Amino acid sequence: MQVVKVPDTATSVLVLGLGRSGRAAAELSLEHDRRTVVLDSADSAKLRDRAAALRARGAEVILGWSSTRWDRPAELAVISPGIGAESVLGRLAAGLDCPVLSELEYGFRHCSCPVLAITGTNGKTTTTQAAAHCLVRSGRRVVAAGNIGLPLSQAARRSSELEFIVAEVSSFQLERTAGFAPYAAAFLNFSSDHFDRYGGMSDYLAAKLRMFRWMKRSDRIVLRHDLSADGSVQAALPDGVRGTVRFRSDGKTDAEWFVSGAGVLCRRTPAGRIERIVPAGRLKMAGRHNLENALAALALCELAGVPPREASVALADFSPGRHRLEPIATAGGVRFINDSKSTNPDSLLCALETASGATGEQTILLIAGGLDKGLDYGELRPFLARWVREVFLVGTCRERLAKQWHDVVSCQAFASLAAAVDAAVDAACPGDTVLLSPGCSSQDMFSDYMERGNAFCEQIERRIGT
Ligand code: UMA
Repeated sequence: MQVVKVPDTATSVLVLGLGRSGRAAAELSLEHDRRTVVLDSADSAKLRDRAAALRARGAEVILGWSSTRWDRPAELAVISPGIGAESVLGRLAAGLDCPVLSELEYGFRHCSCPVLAITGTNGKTTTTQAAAHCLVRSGRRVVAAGNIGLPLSQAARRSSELEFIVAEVSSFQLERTAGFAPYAAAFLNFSSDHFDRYGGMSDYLAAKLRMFRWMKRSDRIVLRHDLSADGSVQAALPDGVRGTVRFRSDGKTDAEWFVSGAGVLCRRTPAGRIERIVPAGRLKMAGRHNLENALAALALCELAGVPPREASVALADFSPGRHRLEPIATAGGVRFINDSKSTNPDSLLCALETASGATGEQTILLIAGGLDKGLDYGELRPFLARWVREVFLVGTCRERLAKQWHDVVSCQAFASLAAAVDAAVDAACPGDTVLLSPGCSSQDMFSDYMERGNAFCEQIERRIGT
């Protein structure tokens, strides 16, 4: 397995943003003795601590930066994924007279082991964790990095000790790539999200498809079956790519990885023989969407050299992380589920499908809403009508969601998550499920989805005393 390294000759680096990505890029840059300047528009106590640590190592750090111009010479800039084109630092980047790389690209250029990359609208973190878990359990030296939380620039510093880095890759991180070429890449699914950043679906898809742009025909690609048939996806694959690995969970079997009618995850060998790998019932990953994540993880493990049956033994112990359809408690015959990680309409639909158990009864009390990203939630109407008895809405998009849904399901709006939880608990009867699955980002009321999920759990605990 050969890794192609792109030499990086810059002797000075301008790092834009001092979040996790910016700090990791600055540390990597300092480790290579590059003159390092970091800019951040904010100026908080946390950033001041971070800045002090970097200054002690020789970096120049400017907080509270407010100009869209940079008048000093720059050889290379590294931009953090959260910086959009319209922001101060986004506009500054657009005016720079030097290459501007995403932090993902900068980290990749310093990786001395192959990268297994995973993108998609939903399921990226779970699939990244599942693949890394199976590889580690199979004795491989691996870390999970990227959008999952450990910046690639940080993981790259340990890459000489590793056999693989499993990288969760977001569209934001792919925007400024210029050579990022994973050894194997999985594109899990694609649905509407991030319209506050992109002009629409085609811009969002174009960002995702940059994952394939510098891959070679010998690199490996894993695609959900519908994406493998999509013209834009096909056009984005490396020229002459020899066979992609497809997966599907919809009962059909014309893919390399599929779920049989009897609920067994199966693999079709290159000779066409079907191998039964693991019954879905043996996995701790609830819902059809998670079976797709499991298939993609097994496919990536196989491409990394781990036989599917060996990987599946490890997969059987794997549980998705917190805030993903996480059962919190059952009290008085009512189930409470925390799915705070749900940040778009498709993830909300997956939660409804899983929590309903497809019984066809309206037993879900749904708490939804959050930051308005301009997405369309109209497609959820038939599913709300089938499975949801009442909706408790919060966040900046609560009025817009109520407008889209009120004629198919009872909707009430609340000023806080705690008030919405209280109302849902009061309305619940034995047999019901109280489900937090916001379908929206959290940053209008919380610092991130974890804080939101924790707030939900704490309020449930206060009410039912678990
Ligand atoms: N900043 C500016 N100007 C701006 C925007 C941000 O100065 O216009 C500064 C902020 O003041 C802050 C820093 O930039 O100090 C934050 O940078 P960032 O938003 O890029 O965040 P990081 O801490 O570097 O975290 C990023 C990812 N965040 C985003 O993409 C928004 C993290 O993904 C990722 O875990 C981390 O890098 C490590 O790779 C989070 C995320 O929400 C989980 N991702 C989105 C998602 O999953 O939907 C894509």
